[in-house]
Amino acid sequence: MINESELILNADGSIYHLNLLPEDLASTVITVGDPDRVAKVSKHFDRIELKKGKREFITHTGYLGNKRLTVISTGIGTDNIDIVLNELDALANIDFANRTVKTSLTSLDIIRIGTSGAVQQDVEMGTILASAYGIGLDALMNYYQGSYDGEEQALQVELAEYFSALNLKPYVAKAGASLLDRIAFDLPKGVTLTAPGFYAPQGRTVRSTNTIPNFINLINSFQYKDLNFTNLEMETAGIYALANMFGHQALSINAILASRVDGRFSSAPEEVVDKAIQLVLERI
Ligand code: R1P
Repeated sequence: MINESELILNADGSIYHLNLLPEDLASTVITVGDPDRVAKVSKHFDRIELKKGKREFITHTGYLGNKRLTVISTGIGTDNIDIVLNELDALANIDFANRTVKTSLTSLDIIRIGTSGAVQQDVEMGTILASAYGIGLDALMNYYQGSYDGEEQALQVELAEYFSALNLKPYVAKAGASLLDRIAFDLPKGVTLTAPGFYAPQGRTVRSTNTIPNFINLINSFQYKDLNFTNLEMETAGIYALANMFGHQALSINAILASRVDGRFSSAPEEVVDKAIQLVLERI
């Protein structure tokens, strides 16, 4: 039995941070960073069944045709992803009445629709890019025994060496293969770096002196087999690594709003995000 302080439930039986009951969750979940983006997804639903929320975790569950979908905001960063992925898994796979793991487990489809900056010249602003790999430059997975295949482990070794100046233990996690095939079949696919911050951890110098002066240069010079880094954001690797550990399928779809190579930012960011939302909903 999982005790009360390990799996905290609110007075109404909902899970602590997400404020959801198991029946509130669809088996296909769209995650967005920005709480305001939840309604921009659910406005396309044919019917909204429930709206709930707590802190930055806003949830709408409803139907698109016959398909039941949940859209939830995660806020920013893999520390939040730790909460969201664990609580989504608990909603799906823990019997809350008995506080035990269910005998029959559910694999969720988890699709991130997020914003991101390109680190290669050939990834244009306005691109909708699917992350084939997430590379975690944060410490989240130091705390978990993740589930990594041989390719992921080999790349992890390369990256520890490549980023040795940062004293990191980067982790590598792939997208869910079936979601990548179904939703991203014709999209450009990339290797997404997940940073533990927005400024120095993504090579920005506004008024700081950074450990690595030209971080974007370091990033876009990396090459391993046919892989190079395409874009930077703050959640994908954590979502992929925890989804793979728990046995869920995950896919991250990135609306590219900035070019970090030539220092430009989109003049129409909302249009790019809307394009990503519509594309995912058409294929989900
Ligand atoms: C930073 O501005 C935020 O934007 C990106 C990053 O991953 C980070 O969460 O994604 P979202 O637009 O989905 O939040």
